[in-house]
Amino acid sequence: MFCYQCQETAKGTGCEVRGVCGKNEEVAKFQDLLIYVCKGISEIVIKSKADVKSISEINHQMIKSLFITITNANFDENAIKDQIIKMIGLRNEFREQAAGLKLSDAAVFEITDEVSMLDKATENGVLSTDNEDIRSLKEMVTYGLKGMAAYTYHALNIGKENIEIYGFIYEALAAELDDSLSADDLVALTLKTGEFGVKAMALLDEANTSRYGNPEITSVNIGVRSNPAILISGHDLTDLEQLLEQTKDTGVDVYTHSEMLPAHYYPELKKYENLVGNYGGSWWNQITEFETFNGPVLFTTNCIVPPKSEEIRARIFTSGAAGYPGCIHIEEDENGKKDFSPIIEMAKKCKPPTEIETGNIVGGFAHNQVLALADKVVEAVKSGSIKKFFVMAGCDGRMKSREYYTEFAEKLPKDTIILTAGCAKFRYNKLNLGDIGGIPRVLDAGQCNDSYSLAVIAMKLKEVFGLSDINELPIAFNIAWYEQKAVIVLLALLYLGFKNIHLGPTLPGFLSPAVAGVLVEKFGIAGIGSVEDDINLFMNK
Ligand code: FSO
Ligand code: SF4
Repeated sequence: MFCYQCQETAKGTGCEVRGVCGKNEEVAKFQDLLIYVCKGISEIVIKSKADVKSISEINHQMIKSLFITITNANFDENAIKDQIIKMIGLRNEFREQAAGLKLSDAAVFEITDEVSMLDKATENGVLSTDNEDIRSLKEMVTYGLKGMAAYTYHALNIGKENIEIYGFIYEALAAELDDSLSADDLVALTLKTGEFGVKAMALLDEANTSRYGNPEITSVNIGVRSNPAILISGHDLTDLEQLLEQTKDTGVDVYTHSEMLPAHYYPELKKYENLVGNYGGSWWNQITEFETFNGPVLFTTNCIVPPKSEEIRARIFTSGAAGYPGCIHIEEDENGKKDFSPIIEMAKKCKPPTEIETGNIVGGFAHNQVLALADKVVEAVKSGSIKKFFVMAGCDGRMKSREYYTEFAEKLPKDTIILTAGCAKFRYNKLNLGDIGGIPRVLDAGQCNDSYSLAVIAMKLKEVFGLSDINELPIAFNIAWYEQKAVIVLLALLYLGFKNIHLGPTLPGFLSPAVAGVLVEKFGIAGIGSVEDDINLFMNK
């Protein structure tokens, strides 16, 4: 196996024996093969000039397939094999309608058994592209597409689609099979991936807000009540909504974990009396927090850490693109309905959660809420009481070096505001950093996809201040990344013209030195240094 798609990749260069995330060789290879068959389908779509609107089953299975391969989303070998077989079936049926095309191996290969699957995967993994710069660019596009697919998948669950996004996914995956593309072509494709990343985040924003209302300032309880409870993690709000409906009046409470925290900010979700609070910190804290939670846990998306005991594993359920061997996967019916009764029944037999902290965290500063406060914000900037905004969106992770972000937040001058989204916030959202004239110093817009909100806010400020370039705003970007959703967020920001983004705790292992050089030269991308040096640098820019 070879995988270097996430920030925790072994030695910063690639996992070759077993993933740091816990992914084994077979799962890694099956994921590679799933991507390969997705490329083959894309080639058929592009070469046959298919009407993307008319192939909705393929569209939907395509985004699900890409999502399944995101870091720590799905460790279930059988689920991935089933998805490969499903995609090959869809591919073959579709190919029959497009006879006479000259197609590459990805569009025509067959598998006979598990050995042939693994062989095929080995031949077509990441390292099958020899040139390290071409490989780097192609993989960066693939990882961006994975993030894009995840966001598109959540929007689809709410019934919102943008056919153009599917069209671009096919275009980009088909292009990756084309060996005649130059590095320049692939750089252009990378930026176009960012363009469609903006569309995907906008689509999900529109889906979430049209269904659940605009996020509003909300204080979220981080303590516990005395009822038995279910913990829900991940990003899928439709899963949470269904779970809240099904647990109503059962005596079972629901708590959010990690990236599900922002669900509390939506009027149509916070209205549920049985949505009690948020339990614990970011995704990797699950190792201890699932133990003390005592009840069942539902993963609606990625960021699963392999459970360290059978007892914990037995309490884990998955849905959507997520999966873990030995854990019950809750399937949806043809109307998108999921029956969560096995989780609810289990919860009733479990002890209530053990309290690990008390208090509240405040969030809900997505674009609508911040723009409602625009006059106050603009005034504070004009009067000099706010000197600078720091976008510290992105992910959290296990590495010790991420303590940098807590220290950075703590040491920032008191006349600065942190704009955050994604699970990176858990490094500083309980620090009580105070406020500036009633504006909290940490403004949490929501999940990583709500980085879109931060871009909308920045663009509005540019307009209000009458600036010609977004980079003239007093905004600095110090972003933490972990997995492929952060890659699409980064590409989206680059597409929107934001420059000088600092990215950490380490630069991606999938960037070859030459590709990293292009990002530095064209966009001013930089890594992180010491907290003091970085604060000085940002404040004096
Ligand atoms: Fe975090 Fe995980 Fe949202 Fe990611 S929980 S790391 S960027 O999945 O998706 O922010
Ligand atoms: Fe390694 Fe990350 Fe790939 Fe897992 S997802 S195998 S940790 S690079």
